[in-house]
Amino acid sequence: MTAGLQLFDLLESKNREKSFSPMVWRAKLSLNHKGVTYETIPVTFLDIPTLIPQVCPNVTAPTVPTLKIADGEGLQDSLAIAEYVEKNYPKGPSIFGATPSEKHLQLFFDSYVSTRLHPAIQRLVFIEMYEHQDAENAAYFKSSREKGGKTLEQLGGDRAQNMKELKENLGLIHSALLRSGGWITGEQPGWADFTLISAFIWFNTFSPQKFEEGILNAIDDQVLRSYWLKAQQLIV
Ligand SMILES: N[C@@H](CCC(=O)N[C@@H](CS)C(=O)NCC(=O)O)C(=O)O
Repeated sequence: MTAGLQLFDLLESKNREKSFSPMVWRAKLSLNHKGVTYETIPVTFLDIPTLIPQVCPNVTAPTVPTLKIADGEGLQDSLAIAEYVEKNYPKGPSIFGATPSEKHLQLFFDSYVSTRLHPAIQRLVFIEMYEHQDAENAAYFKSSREKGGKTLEQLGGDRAQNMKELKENLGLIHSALLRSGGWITGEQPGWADFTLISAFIWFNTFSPQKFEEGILNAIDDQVLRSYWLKAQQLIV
């Protein structure tokens, strides 16, 4: 079952060392949680349109993560990858919980992270993401993001406003962590945690300083910092 799985991962193209995509991390944390063996294929933004269609021949908008599961057969979505792993590797801890309602709640949390944290993080790291690319990928990143007519600086908006938005939206997450005393999903991490940790990895990769200010120091106690420290055991 495990032989031949390949995960296409996105690296910053300047040094090609850091895996930063929050959606790829959701998939990686899910695969690792289940103890699945897979090969990582590092790609840059510019590799995606040529490499991903070889794995998913009918794809219209190639993206990562993509998991190659057989020749000419791939899954091109983080949630689809996690669902595949949950279904095909039933041994070990669950990703989505024991019941459909647990899964639905975790997907609700996923939507919260994607709509309440991702936009502010994206605005706070537009410039750093650009600066971490090699010349060709930087040109692609800039032109694709500036298609709507705004520059990267304009898209980034006001730093203080972004930090305020993050802090406001972290409040409910902080309360959930305080209540659980562990992971969002309780004693074992699950999909909800993978979405949150992946967003933190993305932010921290491009701006450790803003991550410290905007997440770890956003609320005046150690709850988010302890969570981040605990998450390090999953980030391999
Ligand atoms: N629904 C997809 C979204 C994947 C996605 O947007 N991936 C981004 C990286 S985080 C990508 O491949 N972008 C390609 C590009 O910007 O050219 C998932 O969750 O897997």
